[in-house]
Amino acid sequence: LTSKRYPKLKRGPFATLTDADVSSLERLVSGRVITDKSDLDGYNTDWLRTVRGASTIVLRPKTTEEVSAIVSYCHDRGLAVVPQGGNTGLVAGSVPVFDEVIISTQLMNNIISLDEVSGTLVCQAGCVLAALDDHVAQRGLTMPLDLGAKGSCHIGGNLATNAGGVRLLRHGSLHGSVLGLEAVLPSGEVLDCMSTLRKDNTGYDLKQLLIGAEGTLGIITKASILCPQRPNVVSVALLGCANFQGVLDIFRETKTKLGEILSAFEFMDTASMEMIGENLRLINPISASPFYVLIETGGSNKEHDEEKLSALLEGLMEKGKAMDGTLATDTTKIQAIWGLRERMAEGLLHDGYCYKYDVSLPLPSFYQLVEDMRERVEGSAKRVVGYGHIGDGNLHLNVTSSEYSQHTMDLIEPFIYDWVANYKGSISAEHGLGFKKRDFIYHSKSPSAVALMKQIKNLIDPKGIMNPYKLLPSK
Ligand code: FAD
Ligand code: S2G
Ligand code: ZN
Repeated sequence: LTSKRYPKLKRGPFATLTDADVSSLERLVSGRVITDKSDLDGYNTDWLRTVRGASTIVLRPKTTEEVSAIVSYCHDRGLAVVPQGGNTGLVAGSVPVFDEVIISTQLMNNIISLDEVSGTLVCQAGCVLAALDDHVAQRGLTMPLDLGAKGSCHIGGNLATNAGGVRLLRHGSLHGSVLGLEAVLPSGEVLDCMSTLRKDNTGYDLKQLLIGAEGTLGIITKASILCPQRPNVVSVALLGCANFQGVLDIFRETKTKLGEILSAFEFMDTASMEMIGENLRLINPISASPFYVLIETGGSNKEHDEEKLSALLEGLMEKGKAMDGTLATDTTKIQAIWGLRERMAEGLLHDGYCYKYDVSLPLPSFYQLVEDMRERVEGSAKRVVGYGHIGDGNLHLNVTSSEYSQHTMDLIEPFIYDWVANYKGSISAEHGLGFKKRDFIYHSKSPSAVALMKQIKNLIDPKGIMNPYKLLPSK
């Protein structure tokens, strides 16, 4: 069965849901099954509203046992499933491609424990990131990641996509912050890798396989996360600078002068700032500049931190590295500045169709890609913007047009992936491969690596029912 949407893609050899299946599944999660067409739409459509699946059922389990029962049933029937958290993923990994059964973690949102001394949080996979951060903040702790989707994304989805975000510079990757997890494997059996130990070198570290597997190896049902101390003094500076070299110079200077209190370093180009002003009416608090840098510090001593930050800013101004700038220490102004950066994705949606790229590149060539792309799509796109996590070498390049255009897409792909591969970058720095980018995996991974990934997938999911058509290449 191919569908008109993906003429070249054949539906896998999976069973088709019958009425008998619906009643059996209904018995497993009674009252928490969605089959009404109008309610299904949101679950079938991705956040970017660029892909739509054709699932006829959403299951909303509350416990690991219920997830295990559902998956065992689907496994025995040969029904394909797609795990879904907050559905904020950006590579079409969280929605069905055909009629896969959607298993949502929406109702798995219990916080199980928080050890205030070690900072270890244990919670179910369906907890929303912002809710967890509020919870741990009351005990002087912070979640080790922060991203624009925090109000909707689930911690299980964050683990599944190994989400990066704006604080990776400070807290490192989730591979280092996750102490343990529990998951339901494609057979329905429960894999218990739960632990609250910081150190445990006993055998293969299996949880790392599931972190970043995008739901293709199992459904994460619980996690144990190390939450760092929450800084009690936060400042944010927004600076304007003349060129991209200036952004890199400021980055070097910032690392030298701020050291351990640096908690975020983001950049935006002038096109992104214009877009956010036009589409969301957000105000740029400093004079228009070719580039903008957002610097955040998080520390414990107000005088000490402010002295370091003002010395940095004065130095940058004196050397002409920064043309203009503002420093925020109160929450409202800090949030207004962060809003400019964190609402980029939302702003871009107002342009129409968004061709979204999330790449890792060596810093010296980093912005060249945006300039080359601008030249290439000149006249065939509405806008080309570049922003992202400089501290991680992670560029977010977005092209927009009022509606989807195959001509524009053909100008962009595979050009952008070849360009990135040429600089030995990554074609997906933090969002994952999902459905949209899986066939470009060889631009960033060797054939031997992909071959082993396929063997691991076949070992753990021999029937291929767990989030098919995702992450691994179609051929
Ligand atoms: P979903 O979107 O529901 O699913 C994502 C993937 O994980 C899918 O493949 C799905 O099958 C799988 N999955 C979900 N839950 C589970 C589970 N319990 N077990 C196994 N697999 C599961 N990402 C970044 O890395 N950095 C950013 O800065 C960033 N900023 C963003 C800003 C905005 C405004 C938006 C909309 C997204 C942003 N993202 C960012 C994308 C980010 O990857 C997702 O927002 C998030 O990590 C996915 O969580 P989710 O709960 O929404 O998962
Ligand atoms: C970000 C997500 C949004 C985008 O804002 O850091 O990871 O547009 C991105 O890519
Ligand atoms: Zn990002």
